[in-house]
Amino acid sequence: MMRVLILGGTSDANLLAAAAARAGLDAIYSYAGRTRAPSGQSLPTRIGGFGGASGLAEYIRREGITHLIDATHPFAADMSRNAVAACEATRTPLIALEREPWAKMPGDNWIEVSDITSAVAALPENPARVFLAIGRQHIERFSTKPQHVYTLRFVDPPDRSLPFPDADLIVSRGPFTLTGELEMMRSRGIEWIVARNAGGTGARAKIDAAREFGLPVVMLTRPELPVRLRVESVAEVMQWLSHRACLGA
Ligand code: 3Y8
Ligand code: NAP
Repeated sequence: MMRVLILGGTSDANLLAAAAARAGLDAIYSYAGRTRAPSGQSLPTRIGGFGGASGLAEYIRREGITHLIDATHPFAADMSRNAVAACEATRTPLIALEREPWAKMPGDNWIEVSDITSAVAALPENPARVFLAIGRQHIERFSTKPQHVYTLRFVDPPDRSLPFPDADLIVSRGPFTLTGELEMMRSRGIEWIVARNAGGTGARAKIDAAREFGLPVVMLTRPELPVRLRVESVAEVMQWLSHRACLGA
């Protein structure tokens, strides 16, 4: 009997969960527990880490998981690596639902960097108004350039003071619209954007707005992930599941 674990936390994962529920699949949706009130799901959910790859393997065995879908964000590299290791250890079929990175378009002014240190280095020395659209986990690193006026965007209100003398905080979970991003950037006089190449539509609007205003974007490229079966649409995941159900595998 098929029992599916979905590693979620993205808008694509939310769409997959709805499709799995509609198909009457026996599936569990898993959050890391990063946000205070994750969006509700049409599937049973679990919240919190598993305890590394071994903890996930243990969970798979204990819960009788027969198929695992990694629908986490492209930057959730540790989770994706653990999923590959745990599925190898338990011989559990694994598929990743991962959207294509955003491709640079004519008019884009991107400075592509591979890590946060290079992203900080890419910002100018002269004071500027910088929109840090990379959440809250890594913003301290930018405190080495306190000359800038930072606009930050978090999912939840911060639980500690911000490491900048002069920061403007937006609390919003997205998905975001082009109109909203244009208005936000214009009203705050944004001159630079720092973003991750999340792909998908939920966070793309800021990139389109930057192009419209001709603003430079410091674009963090994705971490390397292990090779695993990877598709870009919910339909392909559902086909994979139904194909394996027919095989009884
Ligand atoms: C907890 C689930 C939906 C899902 C929304 C998508 C779209 C908005 C792009 C900006 C960039 C950022 C951040 C972002 C995106 C969607 C999608 C996506 C970026 C939620 C969610 C969870 C998280 C965790 C959170 C991180 C943070 C990253 C904010 C839910 C809303 C900046 C990534 O406060 C924290 O600790 C937040 C941590 C990991 C990165 C960071 O380092 O701060 N996502 N985001 C998941 C869990 O617990 O398992 O709360 O409902 C999901 C979404 N995040 O409802 O449609 O692409 O799917 N999320 C980045 O790209 O850099 C926002 O502001 O423009
Ligand atoms: P990460 O760095 O790859 O994972 C760190 C640890 O968090 C993992 O080792 C695992 O803990 C736990 N974890 C991560 N995702 C989980 C899930 N879906 N269910 C259960 N445990 C999970 O991940 P992250 O970047 O912090 O992302 C955390 C969550 O936010 C993920 O669900 C991701 O999809 C979502 N998200 C992340 C980003 C981003 O920019 N990273 C953007 C949007 C959404 P254990 O080792 O203890 O098992």
